[in-house]
Amino acid sequence: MPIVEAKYIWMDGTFVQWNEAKVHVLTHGLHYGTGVFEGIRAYKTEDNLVIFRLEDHMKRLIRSAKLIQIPFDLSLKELCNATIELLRKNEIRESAYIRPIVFVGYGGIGLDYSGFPISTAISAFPYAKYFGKSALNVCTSTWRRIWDASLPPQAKACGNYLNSVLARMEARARGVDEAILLDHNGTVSEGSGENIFVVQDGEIATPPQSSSVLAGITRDSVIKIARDEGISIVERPVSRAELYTADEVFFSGTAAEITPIIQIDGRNIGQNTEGKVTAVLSRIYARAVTGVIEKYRGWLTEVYP
Ligand code: PY5
Repeated sequence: MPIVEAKYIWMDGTFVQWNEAKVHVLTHGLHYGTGVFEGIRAYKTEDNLVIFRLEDHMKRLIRSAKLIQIPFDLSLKELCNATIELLRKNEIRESAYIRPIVFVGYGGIGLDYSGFPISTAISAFPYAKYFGKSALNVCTSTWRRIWDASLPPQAKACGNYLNSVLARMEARARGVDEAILLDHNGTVSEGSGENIFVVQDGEIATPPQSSSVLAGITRDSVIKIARDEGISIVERPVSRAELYTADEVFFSGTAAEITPIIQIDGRNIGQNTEGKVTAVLSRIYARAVTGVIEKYRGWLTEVYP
């Protein structure tokens, strides 16, 4: 899907024109995946634009950088302020996607990037849906999710996404919308860019961090909402077999939001339509992110005064 371009991109403290936000071809991150990024959403409310869990996303960005050992010295406050300023500068008032990235620049061709320049950029642009469909047909990927012993899945690191890209492209080639990756043990991990939940007999389960999942911020929000609603939810290993017999399966993610999965590997899930629990959570989530629910307003940062 083509991006609806905005006017400016924030790069290392200044606003540059969208088409001028460029890097050198010898950028280390381009060759070796040495970067970390975030995906954040802003939502249009009745009278403002709000950013969903901005601080939590920026905290994860800082943690990812620490894990990959990318030395960057912007504070949480500076990152959050830059994001707010960028949205204002671009006069974005519609729902949008925000993509901060911190990467190793051009300093040489070796793997050791000690002393190389580190750049930070934030892009933001109007954005609606990630999936072109309201319910998904997916497959289990023949690719296994990266694991801690080779690449830490906990870091939202650029290089990690080659794993996701392989799985996503394979899914497309197989004629489905998205892939579910199993971890190195063959238990369920997550989608190429989403966490996964299964619902059985009214109880929700989602794979724990030890199943090589990214600690999703939407995942965390879903867990909180479910608990607030008195729906039982647990983090535990989920087997592939459970996917096929579940009453409901759904993805969560910033881009994906809450999206039901109605077919996996050609098998119908539940009633082959969005399930009840998914619908309830999805409705509450949509109201939470747009400031309709008082108790979740702490998750939101208002963009305009
Ligand atoms: N798992 C992976 C591998 C992810 O890339 C993402 C987010 C998630 C889970 C969900 O995390 P969160 O709820 O914090 O967003 N993926 C990116 C997103 O913006 C998109 C990557 C293409 O949703």
